[in-house]
Amino acid sequence: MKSKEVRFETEVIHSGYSSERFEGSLTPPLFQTSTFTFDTAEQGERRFAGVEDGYIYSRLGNPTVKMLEERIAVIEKGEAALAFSSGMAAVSAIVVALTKTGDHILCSQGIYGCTFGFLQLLKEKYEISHDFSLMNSKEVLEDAILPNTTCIYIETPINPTMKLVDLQMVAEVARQKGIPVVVDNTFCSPYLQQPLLHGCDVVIHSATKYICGHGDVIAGLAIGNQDFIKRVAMTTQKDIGGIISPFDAWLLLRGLKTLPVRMDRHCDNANRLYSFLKNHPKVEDLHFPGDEGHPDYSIMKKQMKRPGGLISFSIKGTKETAQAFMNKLNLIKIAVSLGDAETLIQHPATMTHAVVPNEERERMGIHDTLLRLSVGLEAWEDIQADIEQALEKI
Ligand code: LCS
Repeated sequence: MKSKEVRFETEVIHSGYSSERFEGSLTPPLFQTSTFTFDTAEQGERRFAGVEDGYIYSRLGNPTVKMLEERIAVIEKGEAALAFSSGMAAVSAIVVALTKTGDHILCSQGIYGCTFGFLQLLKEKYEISHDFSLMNSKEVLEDAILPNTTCIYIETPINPTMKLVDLQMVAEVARQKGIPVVVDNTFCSPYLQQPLLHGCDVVIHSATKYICGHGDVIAGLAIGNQDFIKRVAMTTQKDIGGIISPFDAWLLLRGLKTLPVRMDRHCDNANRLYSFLKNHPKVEDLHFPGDEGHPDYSIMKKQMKRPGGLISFSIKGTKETAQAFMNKLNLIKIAVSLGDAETLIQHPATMTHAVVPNEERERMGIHDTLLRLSVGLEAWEDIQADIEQALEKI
């Protein structure tokens, strides 16, 4: 069965795997091995020389990992993919592959704290500079691109402010200038948004989140065209070495099977909680792309299947009021990460984005009272009841 002929919900279960090749095993087998034996010394020589296909050593490729890479390439509508030991391993391998000393990276006005930290490191150690742009019109974007810009790096929705970037618009401008566009699609998963279909060049995931879905793996993925992905595999991935373990790849293959079902429920629950929070007198500054009043609502309609499972909002008051609210929650857990079955809440200014200097954080819209809720899969009535009782106590 060619995956092209089937729908997304079928691809997440079947693509990248045929049981006939593995004794009929319904579930993809776990190749928990570091190395592979050669029949002869000459065969080893041929494999190292790249003139014969076959596995060598799991940092250079592993059958379980390959199944995951093939599946994610199909569902992100890319030619090829690579799996990494973390989202940050994917981010760093891709950004390093696209830049050298003297180059410039243009970023959306807001990125995950550790991505910010990594760009800071590139600037300080290797003189690779970066800027942030609202990218809210062609003109704004064109003005922000410099002659030495070699990479446009976008999160949409942006963590944690939930602002969006118009992917098609950015891809059109970038294409004219020959600059690759990298999109961190972690907040959407390929079920809600497929940036390559909008003309972007590379997609990154922290697979730790919705792709895994069960809070038990740290992993990353990158998807793009065959040539680029091969180049990354043989350079920044192979030599820096941030590869995924076969067991984690196996868990992700399992998690992916339920991605559409989980995402729909995350979205249903988030929609309901958004309606509740919108009308609550102790809540303000609510950010949810499904809100018709959200400044980027039309972009959401254009490029996202549904508004997603994340909401950010402030509790009226101070940072201490926000923290007091968190401390009163029972069912909802105080934790970073997102996309798990459990509803999680975190305080970006002191947690995920604590490394971003105050001034930059304010510019990104991450105020001291802002909270980010990753809406889980529990009964929405129970999540709402927990929020309600905590709000009553502050
Ligand atoms: N990209 C985005 C948008 C993220 O949110 C994260 C992690 C990463 C990349 C890095 O992925 P990792 O290496 O952790 O797999 N975001 C986190 C967050 O918001 N809370 O905890 C981690």
